[in-house]
Amino acid sequence: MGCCGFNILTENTMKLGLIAMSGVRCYNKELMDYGLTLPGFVERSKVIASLPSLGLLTLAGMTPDDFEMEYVEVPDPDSLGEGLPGEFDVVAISSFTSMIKDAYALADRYRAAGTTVILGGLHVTLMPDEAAQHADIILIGEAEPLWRNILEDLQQGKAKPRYDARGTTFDFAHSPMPRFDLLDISQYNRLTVQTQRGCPFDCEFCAASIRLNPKFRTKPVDRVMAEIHAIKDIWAHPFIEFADDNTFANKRHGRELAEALEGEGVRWFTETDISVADDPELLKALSRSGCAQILIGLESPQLSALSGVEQKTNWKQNQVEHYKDAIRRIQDHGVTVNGCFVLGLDNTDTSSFDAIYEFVDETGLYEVQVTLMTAFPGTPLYQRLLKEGRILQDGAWELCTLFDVNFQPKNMSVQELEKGFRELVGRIYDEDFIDRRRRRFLKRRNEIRQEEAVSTKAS
Ligand code: B12
Repeated sequence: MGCCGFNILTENTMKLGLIAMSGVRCYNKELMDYGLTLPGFVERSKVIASLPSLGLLTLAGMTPDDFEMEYVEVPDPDSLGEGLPGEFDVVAISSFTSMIKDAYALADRYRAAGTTVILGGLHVTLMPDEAAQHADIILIGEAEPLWRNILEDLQQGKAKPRYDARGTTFDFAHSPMPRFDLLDISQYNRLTVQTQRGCPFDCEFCAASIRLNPKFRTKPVDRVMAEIHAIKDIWAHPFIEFADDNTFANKRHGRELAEALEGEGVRWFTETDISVADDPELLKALSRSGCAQILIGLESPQLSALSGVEQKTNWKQNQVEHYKDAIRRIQDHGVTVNGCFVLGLDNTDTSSFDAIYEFVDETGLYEVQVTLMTAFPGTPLYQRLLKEGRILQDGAWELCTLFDVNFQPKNMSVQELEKGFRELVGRIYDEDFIDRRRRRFLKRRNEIRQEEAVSTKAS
């Protein structure tokens, strides 16, 4: 990390710093400390905390050779003291909401030191006017259509303060190869690859890539595999996390992807929706593909809680009665499910905590993630809660961690929600409970393998 200053720069060479605001966050220190004592929670935090910024590596993949580049991670700007993480002519800083104030503070320091600052990413797209106060240049939306134009304009000294890619839908058939080679690979225990962007559904609270561009697109499988092969050049048997919104929303693409992964010696993890259980061919392909786990946003096991969450066709609520059967079918294929639940949905009350625990126990979900409903800026949820006077503090982006409460719940107090969350997390991440679910999964897997062996012999 830091500046590596001995290169001879030609007149046109610009030194570009790609600055990733990395790490995981929880504003409530008490909860963070408590979480860190829970074995299951620590396990997942350790795994994910070291992911690099795929957004910035993607920018790097589109950057011409006459830029000298360095990728730098800043987990905690306080750790920098008075200094800056490297000396650059221009820096590109990534933005998720929870760390945006740190990103702005760093941007302000770079600008004071004479460095040109470009801000882009999710939060900048959601709050462009706010971001523009801390940057020389902002990019709204996806970077692919406009990144090269920004760099060209910079080189010619005619860069504009604002570039807006929202009118353009980028075609993944032309996706750039992220520059995984810029990473010090020894620092990571998984790397991300994106296989699609957007989602056919439109959940009120969603703050992921549908806010960059609502169109659902898949990346051609040969391009995904080219990225995986580039990773394998620097890491023989990698663990890949697909940085997707909903990997298997398009079943044909999903089957093709799973089949292509078979025999690659790659273990992988992704996020998708429960309909994966409805495609027996896909499930079989998944079980052969090295898939370690799929994460599914179940949100709640209670029918009433899901009313209106998905805004187009109420899709989430329509699925809930199939949840148990679907989880069983997926896990019976040897693919573990990480079931995600959201606490504090409008149509829930304090009974929802026990309902989730009982559902987890009954279904034997291998892994569970519990987070709080969070109103991210720029989402329909934020607009609605603001209108209803239920945002606790407008602009408190540091609370957008999924672990902190930033709104007034409808049917309980903030304290009841915080207490219910803490207690449920304690019960879900209890070592014995985790152990019991894992043993149940393994026992079932062995039974199925034996049944399969018997039927193969018989035929
Ligand atoms: C991988 C991931 C992580 C990694 C991130 C590693 C990293 N340093 O980037 C880890 C595990 C560390 C992580 C942590 C957190 N995450 Co996270 N994470 C994701 C995930 C699964 C994929 C993100 C991704 O890689 N997308 C692919 C890339 C290519 O897209 P992108 O980053 O948007 O980049 C594109 C554009 O935005 C743009 N761009 C991006 N940066 C820049 C910069 C410049 C200068 C320019 C010009 C353009 C540009 O160019 C790219 C190509 O078009 C998403 C969920 C999802 N499905 O998207 C959640 C998600 C991004 N995470 C989320 C959250 C809440 C968190 C945490 C707060 C959780 C916590 N409590 O700690 C932290 C915050 C981390 C932080 N440092 O700020 C939310 C963020 C919502 C928001 N509006 O902020 C998401 C959307 C999930 C959700 N439930 O809603 N996360």
